Amino acid sequence: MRLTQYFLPVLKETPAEAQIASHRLMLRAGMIRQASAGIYSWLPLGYRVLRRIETIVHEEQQRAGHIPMLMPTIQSADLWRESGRYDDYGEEMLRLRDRHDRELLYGPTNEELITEIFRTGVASYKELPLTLYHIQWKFRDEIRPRFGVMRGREFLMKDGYNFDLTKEDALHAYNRHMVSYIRTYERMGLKAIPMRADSGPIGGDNTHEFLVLAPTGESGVYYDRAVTDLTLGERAIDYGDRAAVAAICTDWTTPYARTDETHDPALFAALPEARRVEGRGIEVGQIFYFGTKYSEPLKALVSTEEGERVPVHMGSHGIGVSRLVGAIIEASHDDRGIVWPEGVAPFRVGLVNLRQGDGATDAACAALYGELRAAGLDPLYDDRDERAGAKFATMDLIGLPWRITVGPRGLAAGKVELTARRSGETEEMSPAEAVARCTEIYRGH
Ligand code: 5CA
Repeated sequence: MRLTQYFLPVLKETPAEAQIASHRLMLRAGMIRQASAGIYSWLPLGYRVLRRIETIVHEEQQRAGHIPMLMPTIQSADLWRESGRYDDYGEEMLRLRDRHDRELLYGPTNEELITEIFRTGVASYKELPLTLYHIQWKFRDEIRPRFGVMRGREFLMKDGYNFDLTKEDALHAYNRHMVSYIRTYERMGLKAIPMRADSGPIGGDNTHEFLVLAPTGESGVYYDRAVTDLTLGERAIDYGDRAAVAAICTDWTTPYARTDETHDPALFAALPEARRVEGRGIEVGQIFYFGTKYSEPLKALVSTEEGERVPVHMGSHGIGVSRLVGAIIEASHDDRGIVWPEGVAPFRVGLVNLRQGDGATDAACAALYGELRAAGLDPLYDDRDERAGAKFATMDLIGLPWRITVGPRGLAAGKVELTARRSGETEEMSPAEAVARCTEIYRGH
């Protein structure tokens, strides 16, 4: 993309309404624009990051054997009456009426709708196990929407639902979600720690939240330092291997890690002092096992091998897709702007022309731009007629992990500069080497 042909409305001033870094930076970098309280338009740069996150979520869910689909945002109130949650959900639910005076709602989550789809489509245990998911907008009329996309009213969520014959099978689904979530967050450059949590209106007594450590997080967290040393890395995972998947979950859930809702001061105090950490975290996902809480009232039954009709065991599993954009920025920025991890960068490489209008420099940039595109490196080429300082400031603000700088002086020696956004380190090399280096860096992303 050439910047002169793009829409990147960066702000010079720091918006007064933004209290935390991610909100400020998303507004300043032209990623989002508030439409009304807690509701945002995703401008082109923000939309790119959102799509990158969605792609990683899709890839990791499908790797775990989960099946994508799409349910609507608007749901019928009748289904929620069947589960008994229509009244329970209270003021957080946005309720609507259509022209026939039928009651509708903007879905805050989808347990009812998916269970209805399941009950009309599956009759036998032979069709299990089944995990369906979608990535769709939700609406919760939060009393205090704040921090930009972190606590929105309209927000994008991946929500998945497992249907299993037995509790044991459903716990395997729970474990698959835990492992696939850890991998999903790692690919986004995040360390998200599964913590024992409270289930709230979703229900059930087996639930973990995934928290990204950040001082601006809304949840208080208490954990054993040992948990922050764990990584999943690139290892191959066989999601069909129950014991192997469960072993990974045991590794991650054995060290003490809880949110303020479930914190047990006595247990925590029993840890060696050097390992006790108290901090704050951003909840970027939550998984639940709730057994037959929805399948019983909604009559989601299957016939067993013996011909008996039994309610299925279920769980639901959510990732805060739009919240993640803010969470990644909270975890990765500096005083000049955002520092995107390679996995989610909106463009992979920034290309800066230091002397726009100079024939040789323009030609070298155009050639390099073409090569970067051909190599799949999705460059953003700053071809504006601007001072070098302004171009660098924009690149730093929008946080592309790698920048290639092209100027007449370097070109005379056949060189361009490759700069890492995170460390600021710069190396001179030939344009071909720069393309090769970036290709190598992004291998696997
Ligand atoms: N049905 C279950 C799992 S599919 C569910 O709704 N879980 S949840 O309530 O925990 O939401 C899942 C994730 O959505 C949360 O972990 C959080 O990351 C994100 N989320 C929840 N509320 C908001 C909000 N108001 N703004 C942005 N993200 C949110």
